[in-house]
Amino acid sequence: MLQSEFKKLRFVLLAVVLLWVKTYIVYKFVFEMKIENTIQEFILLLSPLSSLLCFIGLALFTKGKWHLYCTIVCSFLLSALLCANVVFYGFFNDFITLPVLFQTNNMGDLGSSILELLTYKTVLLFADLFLLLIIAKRFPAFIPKASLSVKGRMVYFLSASLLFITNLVLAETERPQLLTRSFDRKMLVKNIGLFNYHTYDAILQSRSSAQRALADSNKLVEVENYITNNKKKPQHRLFSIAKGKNVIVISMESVQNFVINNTVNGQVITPFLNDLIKRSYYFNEFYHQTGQGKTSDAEFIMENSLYPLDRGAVFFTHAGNEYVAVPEILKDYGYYSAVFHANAKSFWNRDFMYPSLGYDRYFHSASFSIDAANSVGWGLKDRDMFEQSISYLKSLPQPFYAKFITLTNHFPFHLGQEEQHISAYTSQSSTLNRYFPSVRYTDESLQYFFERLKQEGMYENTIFILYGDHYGISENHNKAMAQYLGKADLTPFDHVQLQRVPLIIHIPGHKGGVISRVSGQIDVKPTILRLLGIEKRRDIHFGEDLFSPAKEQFTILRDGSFITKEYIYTGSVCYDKKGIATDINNCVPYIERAKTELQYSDKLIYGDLLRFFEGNMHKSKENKTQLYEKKL
Ligand code: GP9
Ligand code: MN
Repeated sequence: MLQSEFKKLRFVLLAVVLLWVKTYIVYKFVFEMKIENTIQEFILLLSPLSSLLCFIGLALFTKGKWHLYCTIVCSFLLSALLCANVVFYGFFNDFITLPVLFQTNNMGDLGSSILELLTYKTVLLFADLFLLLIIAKRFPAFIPKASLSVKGRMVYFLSASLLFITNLVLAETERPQLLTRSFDRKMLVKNIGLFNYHTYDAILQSRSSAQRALADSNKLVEVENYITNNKKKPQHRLFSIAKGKNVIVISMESVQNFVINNTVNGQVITPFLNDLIKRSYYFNEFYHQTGQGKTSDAEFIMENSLYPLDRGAVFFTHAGNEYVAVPEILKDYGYYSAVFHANAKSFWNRDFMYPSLGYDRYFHSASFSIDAANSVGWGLKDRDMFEQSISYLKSLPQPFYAKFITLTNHFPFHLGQEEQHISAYTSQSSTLNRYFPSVRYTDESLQYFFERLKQEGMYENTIFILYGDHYGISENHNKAMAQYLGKADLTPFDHVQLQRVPLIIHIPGHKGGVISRVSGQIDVKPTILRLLGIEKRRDIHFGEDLFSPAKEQFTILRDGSFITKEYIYTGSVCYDKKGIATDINNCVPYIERAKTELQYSDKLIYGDLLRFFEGNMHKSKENKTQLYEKKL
């Protein structure tokens, strides 16, 4: 009896074991899960099993050829999910979340980057399916003619649930509050398994959709109270210094701070920026705070002074929200606003998000003439983008707020021979090697843009804000990066330090200076507004004016890590500024605050709370639709 029941189960079990082994190999060699003790190793091994048993176990309700189809389809879907995560991980060093899955209109444009990551190894991820098919063909007896008895199925699914509970208990002992503090996806995957993680993510998604429906204006007051109680009143340094001037903001793709004033093979990497810095305010302790939305998150943080979300890109998930972004505020002060970015207009859902941010005009790939000769990597070369933008810029009503988003220095950092003006680095990471000539290319394009603006007489009356959007070199290249920085290896402390990106505020005629105070992208909105002499009676921002001596040195990264004047907190460890792990009590006062602040910002976005903001209340939906129809 038992034997005949087992025979009805063995094809499913075989599929489960194959997928289990495969997932474990991926954990170890692709996701490089770090293990500190035997319990963790055991959890890692155990974690995929319960979900695999449950999903592939669906085939136990079928018999004959349907049993075969069902097993293969379930295994295929789970393998495809694994494969998608492998590719995604290679690119973003992170796991897929549901909102990211819906960003498929980004996928076409990701072309070259995805191809770079799709290797024979990714194909190998489907090898077990072929094995299953061969077994089914050669040993037809493996496919049961009758389905498993009801009792048999009950025992099967009960055992799977028991396994899941054991896994959860062990994980919770090893990592308390694992599920409630869902900052760190790697930790989640490591402890509950990739497939359970995706189920958990789906639950989070449905919960966040409910939040908007339940939100009311009292929640907005709660957030405002938090801000009033925790943020310092800015002092008046440089207030109104650039009143009425044009503003040009430049997003420098993947430019990290370590390249500034630095060399590779004895060659200066960013000669133009190094020179510009001498006549600008340069913030060398400035951190990017982006999450999965990368460039778009940086744009979102800078213009709203809100945090991005911990899952997905807010540009995609909440483009229909009400915001009080810089372009919209500036409109009330007579400014015209425009964005220049030579990518497809729908990338990061920009064509829907920009109207919500209050932009008047969006110059995207269709606005530029792009051909094989002036393209590289992701599209139009930066220098050509700047060159072709000049006439558009000249035609804008003044004063304007114009944002330029560079693109050439994007992973995988390929350039043509003629654009490489310094030699590549030599290390085991070809990505890091190519990064340096690629950054130099951005530097030269910026130099060209500034020269042109001067020639066109558009320099003097403009202030410039240049910032690195996010890291370019992910943790996957830590070994090579350590070699470049002359370190034995990179610690989590070093990793946080590497999240620094340059922020340069250039005001023609101002001497500027280096400002070494801890800050982040969240601080840019209030800074721009105050430089332009705009003080709103009521506004919501989590950042503080960078020029205010009262500004607190406390910057929170999206994964809950933070930096203060004296400490860096990451991965539950408190480091001093020399990178030495210190007493956690030094960080304790900030840990709760960092968590609360991120939660308030999330609440504001998930609940679309700014729709209750007095300035937004009167805006009719019609207005917004008209903006969309205007097709920026
Ligand atoms: C795409 C560009 C690059 O339009 O902003 O996006 P990223 O991958 O860096 O977020
Ligand atoms: Mn980017």
